[in-house]
Amino acid sequence: MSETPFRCGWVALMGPPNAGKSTLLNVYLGQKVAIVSPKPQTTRNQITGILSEKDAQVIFMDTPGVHQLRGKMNRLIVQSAWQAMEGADVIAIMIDADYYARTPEALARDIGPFIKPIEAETRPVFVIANKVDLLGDKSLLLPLFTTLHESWPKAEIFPLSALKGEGLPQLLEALKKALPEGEAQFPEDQLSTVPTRFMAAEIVREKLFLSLKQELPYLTAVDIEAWEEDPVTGHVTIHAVIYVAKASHKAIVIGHAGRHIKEVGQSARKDIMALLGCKVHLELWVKVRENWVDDVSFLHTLGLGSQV
Ligand SMILES: Nc1nc2c(ncn2[C@@H]2O[C@H](COP(=O)(O)OP(=O)(O)OP(=O)(O)O)[C@@H](O)[C@H]2O)c(=O)[nH]1
Ligand SMILES: [Mg+2]
Repeated sequence: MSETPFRCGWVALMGPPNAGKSTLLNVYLGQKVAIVSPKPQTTRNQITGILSEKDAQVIFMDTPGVHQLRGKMNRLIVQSAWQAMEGADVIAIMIDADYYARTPEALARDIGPFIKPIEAETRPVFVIANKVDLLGDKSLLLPLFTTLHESWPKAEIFPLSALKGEGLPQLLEALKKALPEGEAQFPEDQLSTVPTRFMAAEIVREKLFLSLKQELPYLTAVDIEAWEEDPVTGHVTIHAVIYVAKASHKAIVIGHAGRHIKEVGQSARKDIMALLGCKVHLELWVKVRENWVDDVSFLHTLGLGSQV
């Protein structure tokens, strides 16, 4: 009997915003490497997560949701999703099946950018229909799957609930089978390539995304300015800057009597401590930088759209 060959390759997790891509990555890895929020456009980078199993190493690339919003920041972010696709062995397009089953008229618009690139694709393509747990009437999935099948006849469709863990083993098996044969590219115990500094900044941004309203989450960015480790105690002091676009936004981020920034700091600190496994002192500063979302060199300094 011949042994099954080891497989290793890159899977680009792509799709419209808010589909659950980052959630799926975290669930497969059993650890949070990408931040998640109920708001669209949470992810701003190409985030690598590595799943090492007996028979395969699956290297996931979580990507920013692809949308057609204008502006330099949006363009840079969306570009990084397409770059991930270029480097992938397998492409997985994830959609919010609950939303499109109930709102079929929105599907063509939102998957529009993927139609042509996927049609022309010679690599294996999977369509992940996520959030099926939300759908009371599962028969609504049928017309959705028919439309998806008509759009991409060669793609296999997987109904899934990343949140409830339904359909995960079936999808993983199919992804593994689609990978090329080859040796592992990362050490078995390496879960991600995401630097800790980046993760800390993302945790602060997640708390801002969760608590700020309207356009504000999209007009904030977080940068770690200093990171000091006490050689005696091992405690870490982190200075993070929250960039906003207007003085009025700064007032909202700080909040009445500094209450909001304090809450953000407390909950981010808790998560960063869990991540680092040591005591953390987190200092947050809010700086106004007008039009930062259109300042390309500043966006690059922040690493927006980069691969991490
Ligand atoms: N009910 C339900 N909610 C889900 C599921 N998967 C993800 N979510 C929720 O959907 C929201 C968006 O999840 P994310 O993982 O941030 O989505 P994303 O595709 O990475 O979004 P962007 O980074 O903005 O492109 C969050 O509130 C998740 O908790 C699911 O299977 N079922
Ligand atoms: Mg995401």
